[in-house]
Amino acid sequence: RMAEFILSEKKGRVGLITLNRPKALNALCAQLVEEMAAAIDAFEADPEVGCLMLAGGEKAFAAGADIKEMQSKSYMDAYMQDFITVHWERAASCRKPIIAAVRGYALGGGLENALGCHYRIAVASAKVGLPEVLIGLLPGGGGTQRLPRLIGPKIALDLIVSGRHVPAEEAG
Ligand code: DAK
Repeated sequence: RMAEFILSEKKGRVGLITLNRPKALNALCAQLVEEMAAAIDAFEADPEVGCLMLAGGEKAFAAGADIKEMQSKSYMDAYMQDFITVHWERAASCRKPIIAAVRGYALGGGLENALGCHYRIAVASAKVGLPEVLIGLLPGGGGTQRLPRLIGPKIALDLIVSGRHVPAEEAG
C-alpha cells in the first residue's frame, strides 16, 4: 500500500523521509507514525542506504501528536491500543545515522520525534517548543529527558513549564 502521509526517496546513499500531511501541520496521527516507521525499516534494510534524513514541510516539521485523534482517548484507551507508542522510539533505535531536518514548527511530539533522531539540523527560524502543558499533558514522548540533555536544564525546563515556543536559534 502506498503511504499517504509520508514521502520516501533515495538521494544517493541518503534515505530521505519527508512527513507530508501539510493540512494538519504534520500532526503525528497513528497512521503517519506507522508509515514513518515502515519507511525507516525499509531504509535500514537497504544496503545502498548509508544514512537517513527525516524532514517535514516548510511551515511545520510536525506540530505534535494529533490532538483531534487523541482527545477522546482515556489513559487506558491509549495504553491498551499502544497509541503511537508502538513505533515511538523507531527513529532512536535506527541502526543507521538518522538526522532530523527541521523547518517551521517542531512542537510537542513533533519536537520529541526530532529529539529521538541522532542529530538535528534546524533553520534558525524554526519554532521549537513543548506545548503539552497547555493541554494538560506532560511531554511524555522523551521531551523531559532528551531536551535537557541536549540544551541544558534551564532552557528545557522553561519550555516545559511555559509551553511557549522559541526560535531554534534561541533553544540552542
Ligand atoms: N493535531 C491536530 N491538528 C493540528 C495540530 C495537532 N497537533 N496542529 C495543527 N493542526 C491543524 C489545525 O487544527 C488546522 O486544521 P484545520 O482547522 O484547518 O482543519 C491546521 O493544522 C492548521 O493549523 P492552525 O490553523 O492552528 O495554524 P496556525 O498557523 O494558526 O498555528 C500552531 C500553528 C502550530 C501554533 C497551532 O496549529 C498549534 O498550536 N498547534 C497545536 C500544537 C500542540 O498543542 N501540539 C500537541 C502537543 S501534545 C506520546 C508521545 C508524544 C505525545 C503524546 C503521546 N506517546 C508515546 C503515547 C505528544 C503529545 C503532544 O504533542
